[in-house]
Amino acid sequence: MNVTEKVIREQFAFWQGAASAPLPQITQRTVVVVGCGTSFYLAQSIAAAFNEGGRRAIPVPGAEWARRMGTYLADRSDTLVIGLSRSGTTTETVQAIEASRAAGLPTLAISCEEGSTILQAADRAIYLPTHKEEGIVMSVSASLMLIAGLRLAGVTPARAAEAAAAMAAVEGADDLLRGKGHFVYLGAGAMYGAANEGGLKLMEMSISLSQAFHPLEYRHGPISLIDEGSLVVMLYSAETAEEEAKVVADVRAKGAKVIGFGGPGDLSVALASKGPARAVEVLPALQLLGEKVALLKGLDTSQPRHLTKVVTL
Ligand code: F1P
Repeated sequence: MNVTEKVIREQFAFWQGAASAPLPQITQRTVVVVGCGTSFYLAQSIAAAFNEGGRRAIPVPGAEWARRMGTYLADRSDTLVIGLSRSGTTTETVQAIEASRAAGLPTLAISCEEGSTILQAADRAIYLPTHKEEGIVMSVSASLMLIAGLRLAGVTPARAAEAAAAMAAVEGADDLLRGKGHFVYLGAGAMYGAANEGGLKLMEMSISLSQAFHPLEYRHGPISLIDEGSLVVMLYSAETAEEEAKVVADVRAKGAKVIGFGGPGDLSVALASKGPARAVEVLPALQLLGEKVALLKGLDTSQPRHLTKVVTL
């Protein structure tokens, strides 16, 4: 087993730390959550959780917020900027925190690297200790930052045992994944960030093409790509599962195989949680799917093509 897979499987030992870490109270009316890559997709789920909790929140890629915050938010009064970065040194996310401070906005950073640049740059800092061997592909750190971010938003994240059960449920997915060349991740609300992250993980690990959409959006054009080579991962939302099951029936009729988290599919994975907590519950399973496709293609995810642990400008 390579180190990437090992860390994905052993990540639950670190979850309690993020689930119990002391967190600051958020008092601002508006919250902007920034990050790059995986960290941006986590920001999407965290911002959704803030909104559901009654705050106004938007996720913005670090580079965008640093360069054109006015394009994303005209009224920046009473606004907190939260920056997520595993490494704490990704240029654009650090720039986003620095630009926010220069604009007089309060900042909070979350990172898995002790004493990292972003933790020093922000007014307040949350350090989440994690697996030292994580390597390039982000897995356990993503789970920990999502857990802490959801807690900041007032959501109790799914528990490690629940996520471990969802991960165990995809162990037998190889027959569905074998020979597939087109992967689609669908999720609504807070699950949209999880869908994006699932698609990114698969791309990075298995050098495969993936798309992520809101479930009902997929019928408005992208469905034209579906054929027998397609694998669709549906991340059901409890309150709209019935409609989402219709999309699943649609893509299956066109030849796709489906893994349904929280609803029907060729493989159906039962979920314990609802709402944004669900994003945490599915994350390790999505990470393992990326590893599985890579293994089927004979790729070593400890050395992903063209990727480095930190991207700097
Ligand atoms: C962000 C990121 C990762 C990606 C790659 C490069 O890192 O874009 O999402 O997988 O490793 O960096 P960070 O800012 O969270 O350290």
